[in-house]
Amino acid sequence: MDKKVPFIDRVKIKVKAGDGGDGCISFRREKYVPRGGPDGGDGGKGGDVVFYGDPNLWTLLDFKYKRVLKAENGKQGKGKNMTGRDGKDLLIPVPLGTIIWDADKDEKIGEILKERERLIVAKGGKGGRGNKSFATSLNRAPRIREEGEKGEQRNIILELKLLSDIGIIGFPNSGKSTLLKSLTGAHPEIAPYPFTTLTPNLGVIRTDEFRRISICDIPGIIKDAHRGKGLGLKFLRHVERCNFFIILLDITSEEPLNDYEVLISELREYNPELLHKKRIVVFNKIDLVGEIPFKARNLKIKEKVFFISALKGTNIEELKGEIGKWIK
Ligand SMILES: Nc1nc2c(ncn2[C@@H]2O[C@H](COP(=O)(O)OP(=O)(O)OP(=O)(O)O)[C@@H](O)[C@H]2O)c(=O)[nH]1
Ligand SMILES: [Mg+2]
Repeated sequence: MDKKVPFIDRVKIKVKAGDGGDGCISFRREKYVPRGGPDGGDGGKGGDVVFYGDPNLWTLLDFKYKRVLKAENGKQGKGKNMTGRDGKDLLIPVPLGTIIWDADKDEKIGEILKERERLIVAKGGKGGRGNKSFATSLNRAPRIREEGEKGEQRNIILELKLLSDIGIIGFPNSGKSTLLKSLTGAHPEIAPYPFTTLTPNLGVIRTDEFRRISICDIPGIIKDAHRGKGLGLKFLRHVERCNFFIILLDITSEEPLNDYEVLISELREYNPELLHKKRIVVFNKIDLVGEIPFKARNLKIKEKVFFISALKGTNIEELKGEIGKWIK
Protein backbone atom coordinates (compact mmCIF):
# COMPACT_ATOMS: atom_id res chain seq x y z
CA MET A 1 0.00 0.00 0.00
CA ASP A 2 1.12 3.50 -0.76
CA LYS A 3 2.22 5.54 2.21
CA LYS A 4 1.24 8.79 0.52
CA VAL A 5 -2.42 7.86 0.16
CA PRO A 6 -4.31 8.96 3.26
CA PHE A 7 -6.13 6.22 5.06
CA ILE A 8 -9.85 6.98 5.47
CA ASP A 9 -12.05 4.43 7.20
CA ARG A 10 -15.40 6.17 7.64
CA VAL A 11 -17.38 8.34 5.23
CA LYS A 12 -20.95 9.46 4.81
CA ILE A 13 -22.30 9.71 1.29
CA LYS A 14 -25.54 9.88 -0.62
CA VAL A 15 -26.53 7.29 -3.20
CA LYS A 16 -29.28 7.82 -5.73
CA ALA A 17 -30.46 5.12 -8.11
CA GLY A 18 -31.79 6.05 -11.54
CA ASP A 19 -35.46 6.94 -12.02
CA GLY A 20 -37.51 4.74 -14.29
CA GLY A 21 -38.33 6.23 -17.71
CA ASP A 22 -41.90 7.38 -18.33
CA GLY A 23 -44.24 5.36 -20.49
CA CYS A 24 -45.23 6.91 -23.80
CA ILE A 25 -48.59 7.86 -25.34
CA SER A 26 -48.54 7.31 -29.03
CA PHE A 27 -50.76 6.00 -31.85
CA ARG A 28 -49.78 4.21 -34.97
CA ARG A 29 -49.62 6.51 -37.97
CA GLU A 30 -49.21 4.74 -41.21
CA LYS A 31 -50.31 5.54 -44.71
CA TYR A 32 -53.63 3.90 -45.58
CA VAL A 33 -54.31 2.99 -41.92
CA PRO A 34 -56.74 5.69 -40.85
CA ARG A 35 -56.98 5.03 -37.13
CA GLY A 36 -53.95 3.19 -35.85
CA GLY A 37 -54.03 1.61 -32.41
CA PRO A 38 -51.92 2.70 -29.41
CA ASP A 39 -48.21 1.97 -29.72
CA GLY A 40 -46.61 3.89 -26.84
CA GLY A 41 -43.75 1.86 -25.38
CA ASP A 42 -42.75 1.41 -21.74
CA GLY A 43 -40.02 3.42 -20.05
CA GLY A 44 -36.70 1.77 -19.19
CA LYS A 45 -35.65 0.81 -15.66
CA GLY A 46 -33.40 3.16 -13.71
CA GLY A 47 -29.86 1.97 -12.98
CA ASP A 48 -28.96 0.51 -9.56
CA VAL A 49 -26.13 1.74 -7.38
CA VAL A 50 -23.97 -1.31 -6.75
CA PHE A 51 -20.84 -1.77 -4.62
CA TYR A 52 -18.37 -4.55 -5.31
CA GLY A 53 -15.22 -5.77 -3.56
CA ASP A 54 -11.86 -4.79 -4.99
CA PRO A 55 -8.82 -6.33 -3.26
CA ASN A 56 -6.53 -3.59 -4.56
CA LEU A 57 -8.20 -0.90 -2.49
CA TRP A 58 -7.53 -0.30 1.17
CA THR A 59 -8.97 3.13 1.90
CA LEU A 60 -12.29 4.90 1.46
CA LEU A 61 -10.47 8.03 0.35
CA ASP A 62 -12.21 8.29 -3.04
CA PHE A 63 -15.51 8.88 -1.29
CA LYS A 64 -14.16 11.94 0.49
CA TYR A 65 -14.21 13.75 -2.81
CA LYS A 66 -17.24 12.15 -4.37
CA ARG A 67 -20.07 12.34 -1.89
CA VAL A 68 -23.04 11.83 -4.18
CA LEU A 69 -23.20 8.75 -6.34
CA LYS A 70 -25.92 8.67 -8.93
CA ALA A 71 -26.89 5.94 -11.38
CA GLU A 72 -28.36 6.70 -14.79
CA ASN A 73 -32.09 7.22 -15.31
CA GLY A 74 -34.10 4.94 -17.59
CA LYS A 75 -35.08 6.47 -20.93
CA GLN A 76 -38.67 7.26 -21.87
CA GLY A 77 -40.66 4.85 -23.95
CA LYS A 78 -41.32 5.84 -27.55
CA GLY A 79 -43.88 5.32 -30.27
CA LYS A 80 -43.84 2.20 -32.44
CA ASN A 81 -43.78 0.15 -29.21
CA MET A 82 -40.25 1.11 -28.48
CA THR A 83 -39.22 0.47 -24.89
CA GLY A 84 -36.90 3.07 -23.42
CA ARG A 85 -33.35 1.97 -22.70
CA ASP A 86 -32.56 0.92 -19.10
CA GLY A 87 -30.30 3.25 -17.15
CA LYS A 88 -26.80 1.88 -16.59
CA ASP A 89 -26.00 0.54 -13.13
CA LEU A 90 -23.38 2.51 -11.28
CA LEU A 91 -20.69 0.01 -10.21
CA ILE A 92 -18.43 1.22 -7.46
CA PRO A 93 -15.38 -0.62 -6.15
CA VAL A 94 -14.85 -0.67 -2.39
CA PRO A 95 -12.09 -2.24 -0.27
CA LEU A 96 -12.71 -5.70 1.18
CA GLY A 97 -14.04 -5.30 4.70
CA THR A 98 -16.33 -2.37 3.91
CA ILE A 99 -19.52 -2.27 5.98
CA ILE A 100 -22.46 -0.29 4.63
CA TRP A 101 -24.95 1.38 6.98
CA ASP A 102 -28.16 3.22 6.33
CA ALA A 103 -27.36 6.57 7.97
CA ASP A 104 -30.97 7.59 8.57
CA LYS A 105 -32.25 4.31 9.98
CA ASP A 106 -28.98 3.47 11.69
CA GLU A 107 -29.17 -0.04 10.36
CA LYS A 108 -26.68 -2.25 8.58
CA ILE A 109 -27.33 -2.76 4.88
CA GLY A 110 -24.55 -5.28 4.39
CA GLU A 111 -20.84 -5.77 3.98
CA ILE A 112 -18.38 -6.68 1.30
CA LEU A 113 -15.81 -9.28 2.26
CA LYS A 114 -14.79 -10.97 -0.95
CA GLU A 115 -13.38 -10.00 -4.28
CA ARG A 116 -16.19 -9.11 -6.72
CA GLU A 117 -18.88 -9.66 -4.07
CA ARG A 118 -21.75 -7.31 -4.96
CA LEU A 119 -24.32 -5.40 -2.98
CA ILE A 120 -27.11 -3.24 -4.40
CA VAL A 121 -27.38 -0.21 -2.14
CA ALA A 122 -30.05 1.68 -4.08
CA LYS A 123 -32.54 0.11 -6.48
CA GLY A 124 -33.43 1.80 -9.76
CA GLY A 125 -37.08 2.75 -10.36
CA LYS A 126 -39.27 0.64 -12.63
CA GLY A 127 -40.11 2.08 -16.02
CA GLY A 128 -43.69 3.34 -16.50
CA ARG A 129 -45.98 1.50 -18.91
CA GLY A 130 -46.84 3.11 -22.24
CA ASN A 131 -50.39 3.46 -23.48
CA LYS A 132 -50.11 0.25 -25.51
CA SER A 133 -50.28 -1.65 -22.24
CA PHE A 134 -53.56 -0.02 -21.28
CA ALA A 135 -55.54 -0.99 -24.39
CA THR A 136 -58.58 -3.17 -23.67
CA SER A 137 -61.50 -4.27 -25.76
CA LEU A 138 -63.52 -1.42 -24.28
CA ASN A 139 -60.85 1.20 -24.59
CA ARG A 140 -58.93 0.65 -27.75
CA ALA A 141 -57.29 4.07 -27.76
CA PRO A 142 -56.21 4.77 -24.19
CA ARG A 143 -54.63 8.14 -23.49
CA ILE A 144 -53.02 6.97 -20.32
CA ARG A 145 -49.53 5.95 -19.42
CA GLU A 146 -47.48 5.63 -16.25
CA GLU A 147 -44.65 7.76 -15.05
CA GLY A 148 -41.44 6.00 -14.21
CA GLU A 149 -40.93 5.06 -10.59
CA LYS A 150 -38.40 7.15 -8.68
CA GLY A 151 -35.03 5.54 -7.99
CA GLU A 152 -34.20 4.77 -4.38
CA GLN A 153 -32.22 7.43 -2.56
CA ARG A 154 -30.30 6.86 0.64
CA ASN A 155 -27.80 8.41 2.95
CA ILE A 156 -25.24 5.79 3.79
CA ILE A 157 -22.17 5.43 5.92
CA LEU A 158 -19.27 3.36 4.71
CA GLU A 159 -17.08 1.93 7.41
CA LEU A 160 -13.92 0.03 6.70
CA LYS A 161 -12.59 -2.72 8.89
CA LEU A 162 -9.52 -3.99 7.11
CA LEU A 163 -9.41 -7.69 6.46
CA SER A 164 -6.20 -9.45 7.28
CA ASP A 165 -5.13 -12.78 8.69
CA ILE A 166 -2.74 -11.57 11.36
CA GLY A 167 -2.62 -8.47 13.54
CA ILE A 168 0.52 -7.16 15.25
CA ILE A 169 -0.23 -5.73 18.67
CA GLY A 170 2.35 -3.92 20.76
CA PHE A 171 3.47 -0.80 22.55
CA PRO A 172 4.62 2.20 20.55
CA ASN A 173 8.21 1.86 19.39
CA SER A 174 8.34 -1.91 20.03
CA GLY A 175 9.12 -2.52 16.36
CA LYS A 176 5.73 -3.48 14.91
CA SER A 177 6.30 -1.68 11.65
CA THR A 178 9.83 -3.03 11.43
CA LEU A 179 8.44 -6.55 11.89
CA LEU A 180 5.83 -5.97 9.20
CA LYS A 181 8.57 -4.83 6.86
CA SER A 182 10.79 -7.76 7.72
CA LEU A 183 8.01 -10.35 7.24
CA THR A 184 6.39 -8.92 4.14
CA GLY A 185 8.68 -6.41 2.46
CA ALA A 186 6.08 -3.67 2.95
CA HIS A 187 7.46 -0.16 3.50
CA PRO A 188 5.76 1.35 6.51
CA GLU A 189 7.22 4.39 8.19
CA ILE A 190 9.69 3.43 10.90
CA ALA A 191 11.28 5.82 13.39
CA PRO A 192 12.88 5.76 16.83
CA TYR A 193 9.99 7.42 18.63
CA PRO A 194 6.51 6.37 19.74
CA PHE A 195 3.40 6.83 17.59
CA THR A 196 5.20 6.81 14.28
CA THR A 197 2.41 4.73 12.82
CA LEU A 198 -0.81 6.72 12.83
CA THR A 199 -2.94 4.59 10.54
CA PRO A 200 -2.89 0.84 9.84
CA ASN A 201 -0.39 -0.68 7.42
CA LEU A 202 -0.95 -3.89 5.49
CA GLY A 203 1.60 -6.29 4.13
CA VAL A 204 1.39 -9.66 2.47
CA ILE A 205 3.53 -12.79 2.77
CA ARG A 206 3.41 -14.97 -0.28
CA THR A 207 3.99 -18.56 0.78
CA ASP A 208 5.26 -21.34 -1.47
CA GLU A 209 1.75 -22.59 -2.10
CA PHE A 210 0.73 -19.29 -3.71
CA ARG A 211 -1.22 -18.47 -0.64
CA ARG A 212 -1.33 -14.84 0.51
CA ILE A 213 -1.13 -14.19 4.21
CA SER A 214 -1.94 -10.62 5.05
CA ILE A 215 -0.58 -8.90 8.12
CA CYS A 216 -1.77 -5.68 9.67
CA ASP A 217 0.35 -3.30 11.75
CA ILE A 218 -1.67 -0.80 13.75
CA PRO A 219 -0.68 2.19 15.87
CA GLY A 220 0.83 1.38 19.25
CA ILE A 221 -1.31 0.70 22.30
CA ILE A 222 -0.49 1.96 25.77
CA LYS A 223 -1.91 1.48 29.25
CA ASP A 224 -5.39 3.02 29.50
CA ALA A 225 -5.75 3.27 25.75
CA HIS A 226 -9.35 2.17 26.36
CA ARG A 227 -9.80 5.45 28.27
CA GLY A 228 -8.53 7.35 25.28
CA LYS A 229 -4.83 7.54 26.24
CA GLY A 230 -2.44 7.80 23.32
CA LEU A 231 -4.31 7.05 20.13
CA GLY A 232 -6.94 5.06 21.98
CA LEU A 233 -8.20 1.69 20.82
CA LYS A 234 -10.10 2.70 17.73
CA PHE A 235 -7.55 1.07 15.44
CA LEU A 236 -8.22 -2.29 17.01
CA ARG A 237 -11.26 -2.54 14.82
CA HIS A 238 -8.91 -3.17 11.92
CA VAL A 239 -7.60 -6.29 13.56
CA GLU A 240 -10.95 -7.38 14.97
CA ARG A 241 -11.42 -9.82 12.14
CA CYS A 242 -7.88 -11.21 12.18
CA ASN A 243 -7.67 -14.84 13.20
CA PHE A 244 -4.24 -14.55 14.77
CA PHE A 245 -2.32 -12.05 16.83
CA ILE A 246 1.35 -11.43 17.31
CA ILE A 247 1.85 -9.77 20.69
CA LEU A 248 5.08 -7.90 20.18
CA LEU A 249 7.19 -7.01 23.23
CA ASP A 250 10.43 -5.06 23.44
CA ILE A 251 13.00 -7.21 25.19
CA THR A 252 14.84 -4.15 26.47
CA SER A 253 11.78 -3.10 28.43
CA GLU A 254 12.04 -3.10 32.24
CA GLU A 255 8.96 -5.17 32.89
CA PRO A 256 8.11 -7.48 30.01
CA LEU A 257 5.43 -9.33 31.94
CA ASN A 258 3.75 -6.09 32.83
CA ASP A 259 3.83 -4.97 29.17
CA TYR A 260 2.24 -8.25 28.18
CA GLU A 261 -0.49 -7.90 30.78
CA VAL A 262 -1.28 -4.34 29.78
CA LEU A 263 -1.70 -5.37 26.14
CA ILE A 264 -3.91 -8.32 27.01
CA SER A 265 -6.06 -6.20 29.29
CA GLU A 266 -6.46 -3.47 26.67
CA LEU A 267 -7.55 -6.11 24.15
CA ARG A 268 -10.06 -7.36 26.68
CA GLU A 269 -11.37 -3.85 27.30
CA TYR A 270 -11.95 -3.39 23.61
CA ASN A 271 -13.58 -6.73 22.97
CA PRO A 272 -13.09 -9.85 25.12
CA GLU A 273 -13.64 -12.06 22.09
CA LEU A 274 -10.28 -10.98 20.76
CA LEU A 275 -8.73 -13.08 23.51
CA HIS A 276 -10.21 -16.25 22.03
CA LYS A 277 -8.09 -15.88 18.92
CA LYS A 278 -4.84 -17.70 18.53
CA ARG A 279 -1.81 -15.66 19.47
CA ILE A 280 1.89 -15.89 20.10
CA VAL A 281 4.24 -13.67 22.04
CA VAL A 282 7.27 -12.32 20.24
CA PHE A 283 10.16 -10.55 21.93
CA ASN A 284 11.86 -8.11 19.60
CA LYS A 285 15.24 -6.33 19.58
CA ILE A 286 17.24 -9.29 20.88
CA ASP A 287 20.25 -7.82 19.04
CA LEU A 288 20.36 -5.19 21.80
CA VAL A 289 20.83 -7.70 24.61
CA GLY A 290 23.80 -10.01 24.89
CA GLU A 291 21.78 -12.78 26.40
CA ILE A 292 18.06 -13.22 26.76
CA PRO A 293 17.19 -11.79 30.17
CA PHE A 294 15.99 -14.28 32.71
CA LYS A 295 12.75 -12.36 33.20
CA ALA A 296 11.81 -12.74 29.57
CA ARG A 297 12.82 -16.36 29.38
CA ASN A 298 10.74 -17.30 32.41
CA LEU A 299 7.50 -15.53 31.74
CA LYS A 300 4.60 -17.53 33.09
CA ILE A 301 2.38 -17.32 30.06
CA LYS A 302 0.61 -19.96 28.06
CA GLU A 303 1.47 -18.72 24.57
CA LYS A 304 4.31 -19.91 22.43
CA VAL A 305 7.22 -17.45 22.68
CA PHE A 306 9.68 -16.32 20.01
CA PHE A 307 12.80 -14.19 20.31
CA ILE A 308 13.65 -12.15 17.25
CA SER A 309 15.36 -9.12 15.87
CA ALA A 310 13.05 -7.56 13.32
CA LEU A 311 15.81 -5.15 12.39
CA LYS A 312 18.55 -7.75 11.83
CA GLY A 313 16.25 -10.50 10.62
CA THR A 314 17.19 -12.90 13.43
CA ASN A 315 14.72 -15.82 13.75
CA ILE A 316 12.38 -14.25 11.22
CA GLU A 317 12.33 -17.44 9.13
CA GLU A 318 11.29 -19.44 12.21
CA LEU A 319 8.51 -16.98 12.87
CA LYS A 320 7.36 -17.22 9.27
CA GLY A 321 7.36 -20.99 9.60
CA GLU A 322 5.07 -20.77 12.62
CA ILE A 323 2.75 -18.36 10.80
CA GLY A 324 2.64 -20.69 7.82
CA LYS A 325 1.51 -23.51 10.13
CA TRP A 326 -1.39 -21.47 11.49
CA ILE A 327 -2.70 -20.51 8.14
CA LYS A 328 -2.77 -24.09 6.91
N1 LIG B 1 18.01 -2.66 17.56
C1 LIG B 1 16.80 -2.88 17.09
N2 LIG B 1 15.98 -1.86 16.81
C2 LIG B 1 14.76 -2.13 16.33
C3 LIG B 1 14.32 -3.45 16.11
N3 LIG B 1 13.05 -3.38 15.62
C4 LIG B 1 12.75 -2.08 15.55
N4 LIG B 1 13.77 -1.30 15.97
C5 LIG B 1 13.83 0.14 16.06
O1 LIG B 1 12.87 0.61 16.97
C6 LIG B 1 12.30 1.85 16.54
C7 LIG B 1 10.81 1.73 16.42
O2 LIG B 1 10.50 0.83 15.38
P1 LIG B 1 9.07 0.87 14.66
O3 LIG B 1 9.03 -0.31 13.77
O4 LIG B 1 8.81 2.20 14.07
O5 LIG B 1 8.16 0.64 15.93
P2 LIG B 1 6.56 0.62 16.01
O6 LIG B 1 6.21 -0.41 17.01
O7 LIG B 1 5.99 0.46 14.66
O8 LIG B 1 6.29 2.07 16.60
P3 LIG B 1 4.94 2.96 16.49
O9 LIG B 1 4.52 2.96 15.07
O10 LIG B 1 5.39 4.29 16.94
O11 LIG B 1 3.95 2.33 17.40
C8 LIG B 1 12.99 2.15 15.20
O12 LIG B 1 14.08 3.02 15.44
C9 LIG B 1 13.48 0.80 14.76
O13 LIG B 1 14.60 0.89 13.90
C10 LIG B 1 15.22 -4.53 16.40
O14 LIG B 1 14.92 -5.72 16.22
N5 LIG B 1 16.43 -4.17 16.89
MG1 LIG C 1 4.83 1.70 13.58
